[in-house]
Amino acid sequence: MKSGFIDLPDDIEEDALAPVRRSSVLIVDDQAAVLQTLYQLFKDTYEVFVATSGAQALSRAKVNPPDLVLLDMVMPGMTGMEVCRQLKEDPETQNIPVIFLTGNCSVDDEARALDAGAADFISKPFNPRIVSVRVNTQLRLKAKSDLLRRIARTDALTGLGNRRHFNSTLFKEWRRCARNSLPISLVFIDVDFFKRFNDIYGHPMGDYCLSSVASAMKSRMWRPADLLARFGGEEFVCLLPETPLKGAIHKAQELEAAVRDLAISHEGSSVAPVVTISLGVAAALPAQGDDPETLIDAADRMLYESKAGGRGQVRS
Ligand code: GH3
Ligand code: MG
Ligand code: MG
Ligand code: MG
Repeated sequence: MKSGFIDLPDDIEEDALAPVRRSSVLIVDDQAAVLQTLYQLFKDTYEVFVATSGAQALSRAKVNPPDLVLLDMVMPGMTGMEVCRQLKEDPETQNIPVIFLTGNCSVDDEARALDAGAADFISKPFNPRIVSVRVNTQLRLKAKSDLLRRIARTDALTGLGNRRHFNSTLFKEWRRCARNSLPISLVFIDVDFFKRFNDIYGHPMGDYCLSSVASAMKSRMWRPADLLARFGGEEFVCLLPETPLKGAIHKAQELEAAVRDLAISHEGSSVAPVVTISLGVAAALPAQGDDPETLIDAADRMLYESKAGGRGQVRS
């Protein structure tokens, strides 16, 4: 049985050599004639953006990160080399391949460009066909590494973030909230009497139940910084940065209702005739140097209380 909402291909090798559809390319050059030639070359295959200076290229790349940057070296103001360095320094843009397209084509220039993180180096005057195939090669590599990153953080059954993704997000958000003196909350979630569910309805139905529960909860998540992830087995976590306890309790109650409203029959449950979840909520005002482990322990304790108190409820 398939959950129907995971859009990851089964086989990442099925990528053809064809151009990567819908990719976006940012072309940076101070000469209008070069921009025009390159724009004509790529406009039918990719979404093309242009910039005539280094500063303009950086701000474009930050607001709307392209899949590839084709970069001139010599420009008035900021040089291409500096643009490349800044792109590689910023976590938001460091995975974008940069191809230099330049008249500065000494071995030293090429070595410095590659050393600064450039993916490729093409000298002017250029052959359009060569530029085209090299751009396509880098876009295919980028698409593969994007896909691998996505797979590495995704749970295969539910399509939610996995525990690795939760851990890294928790550390990042914990530090961000500590820096800005903001509260952060965590909800631990566990499906009730799930062993009995598997025993009665079978393991494939158990899988279907987990993906339905995940999807119902996911539909109640709308703030971009919030994260719902599968912690393992029939356990989920909901991380709510910039959220005090009161807001987190409210969100936990919404998730509880969303799962109950699915009305998945569960004859083996002594809570209700349907699948329910137990939830434990904890909040913290992290200080620099604190460890998020304390928040995990507190939410886990509250989940235990929810189980001991009769299941199908929120405890905080
Ligand atoms: P409680 O209400 O106390 O949480 O009881 P429970 O039965 O839900 O808890 P328990 O930890 O005893 O059992 C969890 C079950 O979840 C056992 C395990 O086989 C099942 N499970 C874990 N991961 C999966 C999965 O991916 N698919 C299916 N079908 N079952 C799973
Ligand atoms: Mg130039
Ligand atoms: Mg459990
Ligand atoms: Mg359980």
